Amino acid sequence: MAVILITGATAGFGKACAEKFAQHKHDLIITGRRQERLNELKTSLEQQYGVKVLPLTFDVREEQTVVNTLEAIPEEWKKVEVLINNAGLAAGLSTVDEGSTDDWNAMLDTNVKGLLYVSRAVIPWLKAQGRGHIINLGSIAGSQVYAKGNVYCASKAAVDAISQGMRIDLLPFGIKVTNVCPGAAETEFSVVRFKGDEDKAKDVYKGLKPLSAEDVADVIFYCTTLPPHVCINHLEITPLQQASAYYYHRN
Ligand code: NDP
Ligand code: 8X3
Repeated sequence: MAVILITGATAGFGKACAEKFAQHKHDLIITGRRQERLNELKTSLEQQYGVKVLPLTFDVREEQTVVNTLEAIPEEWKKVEVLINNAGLAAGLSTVDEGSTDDWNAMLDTNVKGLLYVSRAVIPWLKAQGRGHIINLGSIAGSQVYAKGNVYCASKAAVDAISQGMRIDLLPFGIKVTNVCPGAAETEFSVVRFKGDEDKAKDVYKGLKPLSAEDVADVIFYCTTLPPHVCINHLEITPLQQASAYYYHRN
């Protein structure tokens, strides 16, 4: 049994990846904090595609919970082929002097440390198999800093550095590492960033046809379909109307 482990599968890219990999008959470990959504997704994917789905409810920021939860799963579920480190968020948009330290902690603890905690637990399983693929959700914001994006951009620059470092660490073990860097994609991302303000979230995509979660999931899936000796290391994907993190052509 080949298993795909997706963090942050209750919404957006993670949920779309779960759908995409299930369509292709992969068994899935799906994680997130919203247990009800995980259970609904499990039922729907198992019924539609006949795959097995293991939902795990945890907050990636809680190191010991991450370790204990992953350690406790049955051995057959540890045959993970692809780890998609997707759980993440932007919280707020402000200058550093006006920024909320709670927001900074949420972003750095989730996007950077959470990704590391999960990876640290799962990498030994990949090493034991002598193959595997880690896909980290970076961002166009990891290489291009936009106004008031400071800490979010820094968290995604860290994901870029960690991806490069992992690639060096894992080279002797035949494990691929891909940093997938999307631009503007309409998911729950902006609603979360603006703390539930739907109007502010909608304005981000005004006059644009943004990426959908499914667009990004298709690209992530593609990265996993290449021959064993071929690895996409870094991949940037934007809507056609977005040239960079801060330059859009809006209708
Ligand atoms: P969504 O808000 O739609 O989904 C985020 C997912 O992450 C949810 O499933 C959420 O689950 C999970 N998550 C957030 N915090 C935690 C946590 N502390 N512990 C466990 N799970 C958590 O956002 P997207 O799908 O758009 O974003 C996914 C990733 O892609 C993020 O890393 C984001 O930074 C990145 N990205 C997004 C872009 C965009 O424009 N949308 C562009 C580039 C990168 P739950 O709340 O249930 O825990
Ligand atoms: C999300 C993309 O440019 O809105 O990482 O920060 S952006």
